[in-house]
Amino acid sequence: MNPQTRVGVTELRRAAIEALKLNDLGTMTSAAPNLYPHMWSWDAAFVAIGLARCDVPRAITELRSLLAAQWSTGMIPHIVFNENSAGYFPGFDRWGTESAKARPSAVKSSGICQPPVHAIAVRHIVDRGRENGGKDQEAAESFLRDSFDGWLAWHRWLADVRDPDGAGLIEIHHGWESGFDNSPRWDGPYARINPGTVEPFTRRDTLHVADASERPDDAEYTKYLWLVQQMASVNYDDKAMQDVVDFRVRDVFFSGIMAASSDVLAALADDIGRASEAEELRGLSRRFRDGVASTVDPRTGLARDYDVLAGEWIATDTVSGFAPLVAGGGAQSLAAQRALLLGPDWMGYPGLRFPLPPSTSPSSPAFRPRTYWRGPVWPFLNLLLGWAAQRNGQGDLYEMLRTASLEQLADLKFSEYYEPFTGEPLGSLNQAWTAAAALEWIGSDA
Ligand code: 9WN
Repeated sequence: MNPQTRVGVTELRRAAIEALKLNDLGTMTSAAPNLYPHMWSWDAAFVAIGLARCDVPRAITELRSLLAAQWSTGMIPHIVFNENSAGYFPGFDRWGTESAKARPSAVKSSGICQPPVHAIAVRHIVDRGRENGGKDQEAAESFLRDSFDGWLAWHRWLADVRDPDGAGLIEIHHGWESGFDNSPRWDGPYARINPGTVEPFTRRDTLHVADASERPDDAEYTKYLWLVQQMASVNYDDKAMQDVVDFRVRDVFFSGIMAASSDVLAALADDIGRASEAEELRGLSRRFRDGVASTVDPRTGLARDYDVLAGEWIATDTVSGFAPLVAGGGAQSLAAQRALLLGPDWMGYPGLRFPLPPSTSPSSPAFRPRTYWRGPVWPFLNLLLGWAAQRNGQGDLYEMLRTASLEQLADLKFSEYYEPFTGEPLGSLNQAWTAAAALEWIGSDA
């Protein structure tokens, strides 16, 4: 690394820590300063990965706060509400989780979940703690011991409740559960929903982005809220929900994360002498890895989602097609995925500002370069792909993602997402998980 780049990296680290401080609510971190003033489940895991690079105890606090919101079923809710902020819609009152039996009454949360990246964050905390030694190591190791059963319950709930047939694919009941809210992946399932009467609503998200057309439109929000109403009508009861909800999809990217995370949690189980749980988790990892592999479209090499209600595959040119790379797998499948990702429809697409995968391929008719999950580049996702590449032994792919990400993030905006061709920062600025991704990419280099 030349001296000039090194100065850049030091400055980047300082600015990223500053952005995380801006979002720090004390014992949890808001996903973004105005647009998302609460804690989100998968954001919190990435935030913890970043925090572990500068403050191991604070990273632990982040995940402890998230676990305090865990439902008695094992589910970890997708939003943990900050009592002091009313600035997000739909807020706690709109979710109707007040009377959900499984929600711990002291913590306000939504009633759906997001992908289980948390064990990966715990691994990072333990690794950073051990590197630092002393009090950090003690804190990280005792956190692992105290929290292990919570993470295990979360994985068991996902496997038992969201994959009851053992297909190795997690069923979701809302696009928000995928974290890829309005991705073209969900256009088919949403097109088939005819919402009944939805309580009137006033959105707040569009107030916090430069251009409202980047966000989902009101018709999409009506369907999002319809699904919330349907789930609330049965008090988020796991069994009843499946029968009332108009969105039932097997999410392949969620499942890929489940496979990877279960494997990581298995190694952590070994670490604390929980051998039988380690074996159980390795079984889960295999089940979901196989499930993900079974979805790969032989024509495109990309993994597919499955629409349960329509009984059909959902084939899209979205980054979720790289679920096998995240899940891990056989050498042949990993090599094929690597080649695709580096190829002309993705990182090698002509004219990209940085060689980073857009959320939807620019080759796809569904591609929209400025619209949320329909095209922009999401930095946290590149960190996840880089982590997976490194774990798969694909060091060159890891280095390419890292170099390009550090260049992208050197604008110090920490944007939620970026226009792929111009590199323009879009969505919220100072998005917490983007700053965290910068810290993790820098690693021990600054
Ligand atoms: C709904 C917080 C979250 C992310 C999601 C992203 C977006 C929420 C929204 O923001 O979703 O959950 O209101 O648009 O799509 O991945 O976790 O950053």
